[in-house]
This record gives sequence, C-alpha cells and structure tokens, in this order.
Amino acid sequence: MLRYLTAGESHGRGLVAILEGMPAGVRVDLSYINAQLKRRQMGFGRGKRMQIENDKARILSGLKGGVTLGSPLTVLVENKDFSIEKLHNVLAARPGHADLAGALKYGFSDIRNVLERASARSTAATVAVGGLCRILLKVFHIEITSTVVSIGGERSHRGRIARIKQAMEAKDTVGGIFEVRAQGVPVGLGSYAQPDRRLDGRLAQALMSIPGIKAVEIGLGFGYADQFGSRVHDAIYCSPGKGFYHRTNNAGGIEGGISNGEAVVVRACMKPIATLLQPLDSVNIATRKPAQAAVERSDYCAVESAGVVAEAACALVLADLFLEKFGSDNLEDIQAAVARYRKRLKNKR
Ligand code: EPS
Repeated sequence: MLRYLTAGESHGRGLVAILEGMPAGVRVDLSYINAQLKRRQMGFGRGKRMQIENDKARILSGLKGGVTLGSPLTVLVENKDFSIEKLHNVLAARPGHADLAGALKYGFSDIRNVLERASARSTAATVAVGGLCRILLKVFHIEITSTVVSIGGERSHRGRIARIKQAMEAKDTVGGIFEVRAQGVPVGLGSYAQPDRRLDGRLAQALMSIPGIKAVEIGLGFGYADQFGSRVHDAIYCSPGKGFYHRTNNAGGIEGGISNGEAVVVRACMKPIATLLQPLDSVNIATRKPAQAAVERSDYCAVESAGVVAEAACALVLADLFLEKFGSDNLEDIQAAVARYRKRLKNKR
C-alpha cells in the first residue's frame, strides 16, 4: 500500500510529506520533482506570494545514492515567507473559505489558526510526493498531463486570459475547469469487487480533496445524462497488433471501476478563490456583529496550478493501484510481474 501524509502551514517553516510504500530500486531525479513544483507555481492570475516563493524539494529520508530504499521517503519544501508568528489575527470569516466552519469546529478565536493549514500552499507537498509517484509510473511509460478547459466559462486561450484580467480589474476572482489525462495506464488497475477499490472512486476522492474543487467527472461525465446508451458506450474491437481496444473513450479509460487500457481522463471544476479584494458581507467571530470579510494577499485564479496538483493527486492513486496489482517491494520484481501480465494478455488474444 502506498500512503502519504502532509504537514505544514502556509507561513510556517515549510511543508513536509512522508510517502510510504515506494518500492526499492527507483532512481529519483530531483530536478524532475522541482520542475513539477515550478509548474504548480505558474499560470496567469497567481498573486504576489508566488513571486516570493521558489519551491524546491529536499528529500530527507528513504534515498541512498539517489535510489529509493523501500523505506519511507520524507520530502521538505521550505517556505521563504516564514512569518506565521508575526501575522495579524483574522476575525471576519471569508465566505467560501474554511474560516468559519474551521474556527467553530476547533474553538479558535483567531481564524488564522484555520487558514494557515486550510491553504492551497499545502498542495506543494502533494505535488512533491506526486512527483515521486510520477517517476515510478514513468518507468512503466505512464505519463500524466493536464490542460485548462475553461476559465469563467471561456474556452479559448485569449478568452480565458481576458476573463482573468477582468477579475483582476474588478478585484474579483474566477474559477474554471481543468482536465487530467493519464496515458499508458494498463488494463486492470482498481476493482469492481469493493466500493473502496474502484479506480473512479479513488480518483474522485483524490481530486475532491484538492482545495477549491467542487465537482469531478470521469470521461463524458455529466454528458452521459443526455444520451441514449447506444450513443455513448465505447464499442470494443480487437486486432492482432493492438489487442483489445476502443475507438472512442467516453468512459474516460475506466469501466466497472477498473482501468480498461485507454487513457484515463478526469475533469474537475475549481470554484473562484474565496479571498476577495472587494469582500462580501460576513460576521466578526468575536463580536458576532456584521463585518466585511477579511482581505488577505491571494490569487485571482489558480485553475492551471490546480491542474498540476490534480496530476500529482492522480499519480498517487495510479501508483498505489499499480503497486497493488504488480507488487510493491522491489522495482525489478515489479518489472517482471508487469512483463508476465503483458504476456498473459497477449496469449489470450
Ligand atoms: C492562499 C493564499 C495565498 C496563496 C496561497 C493560497 O498565499 P498568501 O496568503 O501567502 O499570499 O498564494 O497559495 C500558495 C501559497 C501556494 O503555494 O499555492 C490561501 O489562502 O489558500
């Protein structure tokens, strides 16, 4: 089982993640992980914080000579803006943020105690451990990419940029939709045998756990609702060269909770960021009197970054289910198991 935990506050010393269950024998290219961290910081519409930070991963455990030991990997991403002890208290909860529910749940009189952890900064740790999983998946030619589908309803590049500029000028924020695609995923990851083993369920959970994500769809997703079955199910073909295949991929590469050999395609909707420079009505949690919501330095749009985080989140799920299917202790053993499986699929054709 591949599992991970992250820790760290937005303006604390840094973000840490522990990833357990990576097999021994995987060569880790740190520059690849740092390139993913850099991608997460980019995208038009990010705020000033991204000019301060220059995220770099340090691996504190689980590696020797750049190769995994099979023991837990610890990754650290330090915060340049380490200022948590000096920052002012926050009293007026931001609608759409964890502020109010978090303060009530944990009994805080300062909302900063909530927002420091309930911050998208935590996703740097996800991208770092997701990067380790991507390195494993790449050994088996599984590649994960993402694209922005729309921002504020606009699909063209020019329209999307215009929408973000409009939000900036209006001191507002804007959300959108991104798509993640995993190519090269073999048939057979996940299972229909139990609800918690389904690949689609696992991916949906992983994507919904990213701050700001409000909806997830797999393949045609909500589009299935308007169509007859004969129009949307992906017909099956077989040829000596390709084996079994589909000419369409409305299923997004998943049938019965199992990968079916086509690209795994998921989309998610990110809501507009909750911190608004023109704040909404709210309430001061100390006085319980009306107040304008707190204004914090923030981003105008982070949909492109959320796509990069979602790639990492999907990598964590796919790597876990890959190791579940093919073994998890040693890379060479896993390579042998994959080769044996491929041979079995070929023989059946
Ligand atoms: C965030 C607020 C902003 C964002 C932050 C998420 O940070 P700050 O309050 O320091 O300006 O930039 O995202 C990141 C720091 C990041 O690395 O993505 C929030 O309130 O969620």
